[in-house]
Amino acid sequence: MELICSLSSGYARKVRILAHEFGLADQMTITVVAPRESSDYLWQFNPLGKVPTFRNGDVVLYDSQVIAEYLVETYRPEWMLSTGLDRWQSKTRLSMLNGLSDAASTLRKAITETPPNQAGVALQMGKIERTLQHIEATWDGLESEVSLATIALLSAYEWLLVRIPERDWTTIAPRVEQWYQTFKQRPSVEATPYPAP
Ligand SMILES: N[C@@H](CCC(=O)N[C@@H](CS)C(=O)NCC(=O)O)C(=O)O
Repeated sequence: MELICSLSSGYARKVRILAHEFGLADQMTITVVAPRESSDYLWQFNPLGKVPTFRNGDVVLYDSQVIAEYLVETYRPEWMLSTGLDRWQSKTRLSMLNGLSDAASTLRKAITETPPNQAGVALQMGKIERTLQHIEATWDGLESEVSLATIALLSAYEWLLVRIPERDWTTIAPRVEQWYQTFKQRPSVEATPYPAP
C-alpha cells in the first residue's frame, strides 16, 4: 500500500499514525509530494491534487477521513466508535476534528498574507478556540481513549503548536494540553513527527 502525502500535512499525519498503531507502517510506502506544485504523479490518482491520497492495489482513496475509516474498518473495526458515543455522534466528532484542521490551515494562510488578513485571522481563531473549549468541556473519557478521534485531535492540535507558534495554544484548553503531553509519547506519534517548518 502507498500513501501519497506531505509530511507537514495534518490530514496525512492522522493516517501515518494509524498505520503505526495498526502495525502497517512497514507495508505502507510513503511517497512525498508537494501538492500545490505540478505533480502529475498525484494527479493521476486524485484529480483534485490533494494529499493524503492512498492506494492499495486497485483501491484509490481520499480524503483523509475516508482513508482512516477504511484502515479502521479493515484492520481494527472495534475502533469505529469514540467512547460513549453512538455512530452519528462519533462521525460528527470526526468531522469537527477535520474542521479543526481546516480552520488551522486557513488561519495560517490568513496570518501569512501580506498584509495579514486580520478579519480572517479573527474568524478562524474563534473557530479554533471554541472547538478546543468544546472538546475540553464535553469529551468524556478523553484521557483513556485511543481511537481515530484522539489521533485526529493529536494531529490537529500538534499542527497548531508547530505551524502557528505565534499563539500560545496551551492555555486555551488546559485539559486538552494535559492530555496531549501524555498522548504524544505514544510510539506511533513519536515515529511520525512533523518536520520543522
Ligand atoms: N479534507 C481533506 C483535506 C486535504 C487537504 O486540503 N490537504 C492539503 C495539504 S494539508 C492539500 O492537499 N492542499 C493542496 C490543494 O488544496 O491543492 C482531507 O481530509 O484529506
